[in-house]
Amino acid sequence: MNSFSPGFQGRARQVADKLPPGQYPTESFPVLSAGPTPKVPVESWQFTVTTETGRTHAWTWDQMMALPQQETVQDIHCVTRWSKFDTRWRGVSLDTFFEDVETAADYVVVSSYGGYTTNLPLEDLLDGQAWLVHTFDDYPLSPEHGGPARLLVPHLYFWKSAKWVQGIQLTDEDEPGFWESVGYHNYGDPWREQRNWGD
Ligand SMILES: Nc1nc2c(c(=O)[nH]1)N[C@H]1C(S)=C(S)[C@@H](COP(=O)(O)O)O[C@H]1N2
Ligand SMILES: [Mo]
Repeated sequence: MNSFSPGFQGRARQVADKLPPGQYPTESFPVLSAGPTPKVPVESWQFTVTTETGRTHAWTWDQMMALPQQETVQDIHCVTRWSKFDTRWRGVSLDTFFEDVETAADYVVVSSYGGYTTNLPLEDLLDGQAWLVHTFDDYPLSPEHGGPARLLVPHLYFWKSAKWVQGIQLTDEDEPGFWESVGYHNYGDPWREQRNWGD
């Protein structure tokens, strides 16, 4: 009767390896928003990247959808301790938006429709680590989860994945965003449990 055991332990081990410290896995998809869900019609939607010298690169919805699209399957980790494994998204790699952007800046502030902001090092958005996503599980991303489009930066706590993303400002100095300025950790690596300032 040992035949069941190895498989079971194998699956338990797989979950343990995917779960950062202090997190628990969930099958549900909780909604966490600091304010009301903004209405963002795709007809007037724009996504912008603005450099530290003030040069703005802008994409309409149709221009964004005409860029190369990627599907990505990722584990996501919320600082409120839930983790969700194997979430499946579709969207555009941030590498694509930055292809023609000339910058010497090291940091970004990401802004959302509705006013939310979050900051991170530019390098954390590049090299296949971040996407602007518009589709979740083959369906258009729902407004509560950030539709029509949100950022997805799965290697950092999920508060860095700005919902209703509007634009990215490149900055020479690191400028704390909404949660970062009220005590959340500036970087937010779930594997180092960087929840609060000082962790
Ligand atoms: N614009 C915006 N983006 C946001 C937030 C928010 O309040 N506003 N909350 C953040 C937090 S704290 C988390 S955990 C995730 C939650 O995403 P979800 O509601 O799709 O689970 O979105 C992040 N992005
Ligand atoms: Mo969160």
